[in-house]
Amino acid sequence: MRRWRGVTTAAETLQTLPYDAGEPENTSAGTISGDGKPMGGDRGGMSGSMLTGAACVGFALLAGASAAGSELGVAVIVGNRTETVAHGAAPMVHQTAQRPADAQPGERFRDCPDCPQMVVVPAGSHRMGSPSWERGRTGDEGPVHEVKIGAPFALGVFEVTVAEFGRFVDETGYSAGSRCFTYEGGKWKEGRRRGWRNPGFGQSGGHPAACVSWDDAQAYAAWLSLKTGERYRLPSESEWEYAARAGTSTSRYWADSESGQCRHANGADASLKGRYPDWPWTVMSCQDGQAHTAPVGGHEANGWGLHDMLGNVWEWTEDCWNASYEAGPLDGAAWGHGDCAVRVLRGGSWESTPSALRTAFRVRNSAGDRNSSIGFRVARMLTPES
Ligand SMILES: [Ca+2]
Ligand SMILES: [Ca+2]
Repeated sequence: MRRWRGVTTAAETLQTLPYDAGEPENTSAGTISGDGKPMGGDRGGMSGSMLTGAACVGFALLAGASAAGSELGVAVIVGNRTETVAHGAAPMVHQTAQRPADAQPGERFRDCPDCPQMVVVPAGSHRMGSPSWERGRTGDEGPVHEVKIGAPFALGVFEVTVAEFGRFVDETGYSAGSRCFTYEGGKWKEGRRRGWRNPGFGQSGGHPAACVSWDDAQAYAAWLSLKTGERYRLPSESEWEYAARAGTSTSRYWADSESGQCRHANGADASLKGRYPDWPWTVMSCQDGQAHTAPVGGHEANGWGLHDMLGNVWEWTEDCWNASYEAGPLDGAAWGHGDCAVRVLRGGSWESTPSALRTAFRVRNSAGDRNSSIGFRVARMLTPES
């Protein structure tokens, strides 16, 4: 038996368990941004509500073998309560392809046929944040500081797809809600009957799952951990930036300039402007071919083989929001202090202006909110230390 933080695997079979995060309360329609300002204008065009009393801010799964060793009980930590959720019926094979601690950087693997494809990210260090002279920089991107990633870890080659998230929902009965902020009728609004299956635009199983909250992403990662016996989680913000930079120190992993964006990322571009002639925010004049999300992997990867780190959908990270890196972690760990009702998002999306598609750019959103521009990718520990 191996024990990761928060997850114990104890059997070769497990049962899938339904869990409903519930409907978040929609408070007055505020807006989100990296610095408290509305996300309009040149900030990327994304809007959403600020949630008060977000459900399930703390989420963990605890698995324990029954006396017979064939059942797994799952407890969900909701706030300061621990609740056991119902047991499902159909056992499934526990598939594990454990990676050795000396896994080679760049090595790709899957832990199961329906699991996300992962790539090994090397240990190393990077300078996190943007220098004062970086064009488009905002005040929350500093101070620049050295972060050391002490052990290799794995990160999804792609954002989690509709098909991958759908497998989770199918196996567990998880409800990812029926409300989501979408851009329709010329404005962002929280629509009923919107969600990851129908985010307000067409998509296939190969598109990134959008309209997923931080809570949804946590539930997916916890399920994947139970399914595989490995430790899946969201990347920390510093891991995310380290992986996105892939050894570069430029504003974007392809260059300092946004020139060339349409080859490397799906952002707000002429395709989007063609779909929405009244779109009020800045777009690139080039064509990346997508008005909304693009199938994952359609744009060039960064130097470590990671696709869509910039653009397509914003990606949830584990970290609580802090408006400055002062006193932040230097070892790649997630920042567990600050405003933990809201979590950090990175990378920009299909609706982001060029200035938001920079490696150091950061915004935040309430953990329970869903938005058609927000998705996630998972990280996986390779050693108990990573
Ligand atoms: Ca686009
Ligand atoms: Ca992305």
